[in-house]
Amino acid sequence: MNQPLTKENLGIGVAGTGFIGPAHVEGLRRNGLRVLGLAEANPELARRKASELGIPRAYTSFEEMLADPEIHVVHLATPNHLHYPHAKAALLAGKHVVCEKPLATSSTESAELVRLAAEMKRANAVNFNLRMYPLVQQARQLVQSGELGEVFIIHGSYLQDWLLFPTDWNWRLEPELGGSLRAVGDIGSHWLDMVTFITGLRVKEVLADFKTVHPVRKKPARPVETYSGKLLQPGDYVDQKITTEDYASILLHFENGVPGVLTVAQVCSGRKNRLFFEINASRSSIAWNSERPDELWIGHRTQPNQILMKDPALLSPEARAVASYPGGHNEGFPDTFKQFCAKFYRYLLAGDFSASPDFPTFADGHYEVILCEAIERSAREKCWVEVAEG
Ligand code: NAI
Ligand code: SOE
Repeated sequence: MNQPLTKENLGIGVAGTGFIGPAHVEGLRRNGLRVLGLAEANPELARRKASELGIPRAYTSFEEMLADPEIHVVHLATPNHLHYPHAKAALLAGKHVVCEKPLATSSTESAELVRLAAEMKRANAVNFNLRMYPLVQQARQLVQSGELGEVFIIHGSYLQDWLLFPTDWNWRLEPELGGSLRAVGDIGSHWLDMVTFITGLRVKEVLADFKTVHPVRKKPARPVETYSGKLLQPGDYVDQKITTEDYASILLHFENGVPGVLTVAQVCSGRKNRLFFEINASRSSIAWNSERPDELWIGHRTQPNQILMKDPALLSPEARAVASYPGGHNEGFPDTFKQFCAKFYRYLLAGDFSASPDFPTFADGHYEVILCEAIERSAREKCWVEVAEG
């Protein structure tokens, strides 16, 4: 009989250690969890990354990692096109899976992964880590407790500048690696996950408008890790046609007739990585910006507006549960990985997968893929598109 999993005997493997894989490693270690091995694009890179990150086993391939009986959980932090085949292979090998977003590049694939995870009875998660900011959890509690009143309008944006120049390059620009959506799938998915998580309202229909600001970009002659392109020299590029969107604005109709609008773009100078939402409701409004994550704006009509600064003593139990530091001690992006891992592994080690998870699962990942497909179709056909139910 299999031994029950404990923190001591649990073995975790990470696939992909470019930009975000190391954030998973750090989040795991901050929870006292053992990262046993990693897989990379080739054995030499795996050995180098394992040595840099102090991880004992460097597998020669993803398949070799899956064949290791001491690996119980795999984290997938690879380019998007690998998520589906790797998640499927991992589940079939009996591993629990934490997958980066998007779960897959089509809803047929993401639906299959949801089914397979249930059939194999394996814990599964999609890393919509931004839910784990304390004030995002607080926003959810304010909306869902009814304290804000009836939700009237949901709006906001997710803006970045790292793809501003035609010389900026990343695998996300290649549909066969990143998927046929780019700004929407890459960052719009975080925003959509966040506002549906906060309000509990599903999106019923969408109307999208896309623009590719740079229809031709300069592609580096050799692969570059995310955010590393700024180091290249002018001679190192070839012209490449771009078919994915740099910009999208999307009108949204949520359940209960609630309207919304989202703008996403990766060409906005000065906006480094700014997810912003505002929710206007019948008593008050709230607004939050990921570049100032420890501040929640609460807007009033008949009294002065407020800024709630993250302070566990002032938060709801749900928000306090993901706030590890006292007020004035900022918690940021890497902390969301720590809190995400804490929730996922608490659930996994408790071993009751009939319990309701308090982290985003494959079902949430599948919903985002469905939503993104509706947005893509709307932009292509220039009309409102209903969102299919997952
Ligand atoms: P990256 O390009 O910096 O890193 C990807 C890594 O995967 C590279 O080290 C590459 O060598 C490796 N890789 C490629 N093929 C592989 C294979 N067959 N087996 C094992 N490793 C392989 O990309 P980045 O930015 O780290 O993105 C990875 C994923 O994480 C994407 O799906 C992205 O959407 C997601 N992401 C999520 C974030 C979040 O906040 N939740 C933040 C950044 C990325
Ligand atoms: C790049 O746009 C990126 O790294 C996304 O892939 C992440 O999901 C987001 O958290 C930050 O930006």
